[in-house]
Amino acid sequence: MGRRLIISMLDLVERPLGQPGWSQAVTRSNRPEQKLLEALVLDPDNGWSQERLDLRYPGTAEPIENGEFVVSEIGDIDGDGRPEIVFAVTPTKAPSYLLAYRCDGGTWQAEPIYRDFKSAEFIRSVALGDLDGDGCDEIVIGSRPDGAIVLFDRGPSGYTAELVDTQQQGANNSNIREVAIGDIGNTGQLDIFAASARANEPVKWDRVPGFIFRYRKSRGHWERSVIEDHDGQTHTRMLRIGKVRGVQQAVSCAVGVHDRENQRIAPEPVLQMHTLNADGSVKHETIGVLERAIKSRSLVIGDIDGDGENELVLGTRSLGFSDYGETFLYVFKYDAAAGAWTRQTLDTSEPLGFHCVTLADLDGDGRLAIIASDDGKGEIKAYRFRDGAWQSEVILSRPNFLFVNAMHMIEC
Ligand SMILES: [Ca+2]
Ligand SMILES: [Ca+2]
Ligand SMILES: [Ca+2]
Ligand SMILES: [Ca+2]
Repeated sequence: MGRRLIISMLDLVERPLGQPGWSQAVTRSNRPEQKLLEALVLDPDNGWSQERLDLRYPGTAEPIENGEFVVSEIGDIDGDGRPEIVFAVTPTKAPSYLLAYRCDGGTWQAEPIYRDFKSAEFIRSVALGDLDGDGCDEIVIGSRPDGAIVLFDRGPSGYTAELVDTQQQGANNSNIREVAIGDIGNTGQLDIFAASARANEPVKWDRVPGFIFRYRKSRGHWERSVIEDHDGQTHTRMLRIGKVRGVQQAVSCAVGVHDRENQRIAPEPVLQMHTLNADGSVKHETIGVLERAIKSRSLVIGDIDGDGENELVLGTRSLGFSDYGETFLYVFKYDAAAGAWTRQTLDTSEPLGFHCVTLADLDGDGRLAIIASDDGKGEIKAYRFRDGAWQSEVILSRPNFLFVNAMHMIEC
C-alpha cells in the first residue's frame, strides 16, 4: 500500500511570479488568460515526484490542456471499499463533464461518469456521499450560472442525473460555490448542503446576498430549508461538515464587504458553525472573525494534534490595500477549560493567500500533516509538527501563479 497526494489546479502560465499586476489578476481582468488544467499525483515517499493524470473525457480523442476549472473529491463510487477520485472539468468552449480515476495495481485507470449536462455550465464544487444507503457514494455538483445542484447516481447502465435545485437567485444569476454532504442533526440521514450566492454583481466585493441551504430527501422530493441567510448582507464562501466539539457541524465562513469610502472591510468575514437542535431549528455559533481578510477560500476540519478533538485549519485571502495585504494560515482550536476558541498563525503570505488546504498522514504514523497552497507564490507546502514546532517544506513550485482547487491523499 502506498499513498499519493492528488492536486487539482490551474497553472496560470501568463502570470509569472515577481511581476506586478496580481491585483488585476485576482479580480476579473477580462483579459484572455491561459489556464492550464492539471491533475497531479505526488508521491510523498519518493521525494514528491510528480505524475500527471489525463483530464480528457475517457474514450474521446481530443486532449484537454487549457480550460476554465477543475475540482475534485474523493470517495467510493462503486462500493468496492477502495477510493476513487472524481474530477469535475469545465473546458473553455465545450460542455463540462465528470470523470473518475482509481489506482489499480500501480496504474491509474480512468472511468467516464457523465458529460451531458443540461444546466451546469461551470462546475464549481463537487461532494461525494452515500445518500441512498446503497454502499456507493453518490456525486453531487454545484454550478453556475443557474445555481444547478445535480445529483449523479450510479446504476447498472451508467449514471442518472437528478436536478436537486436551481435558480436560487434567479436564472443566469445563481452561483453554488460549495456543496457538502452530512448529517448535522443526528437524524441518521445524510443531507445535501449548498452555499448559494447571487452571481452577477456590478462591483466586486460589494454586498452580495446568499444562503446556506439544506436539502433533505422526503417522500421522493428534495425539500429545501435555510441554514443561514446572513441577513441579506453577504454570503458564504466556505462550507465544510465535520465533527467539532463532539457534534457534527456545518462550518462556514462568510465573505467580507469592501467599504471603499472608508478603505476598510465591514463587515469582516465571520467563521461560524451550525447544527440542528432536536426541534429542527438551527443553532449558530461564532468561532472567530478574520480581521483584515476579505474571505477564506480554504477550510478543513481534523485532529491535527492527536488529542482526539478536531481543529479547524483555514487560509485567508486579502484585497491588498493599505495594511490589508497580509494573509494567514490559521489553526482554530477549542480550549475546553477556558470555554473559548484559540487561534494560532501557522504561516503568512501575500494577498492571494492560501487557496487550498488539506490534512494528510504523510508517513503512516497516524499524525496528520497540513498541506496548503500559497497560490501567489506558485507553491504548495507541507507542514509537519516535529520537535515541538510546525516545520514547512515546499512540495511543489512553479514560476507562475497557481489556482489550487482541491487536494486529497488517496491510498493506492
Ligand atoms: Ca471504489
Ligand atoms: Ca449510495
Ligand atoms: Ca445509488
Ligand atoms: Ca486535536
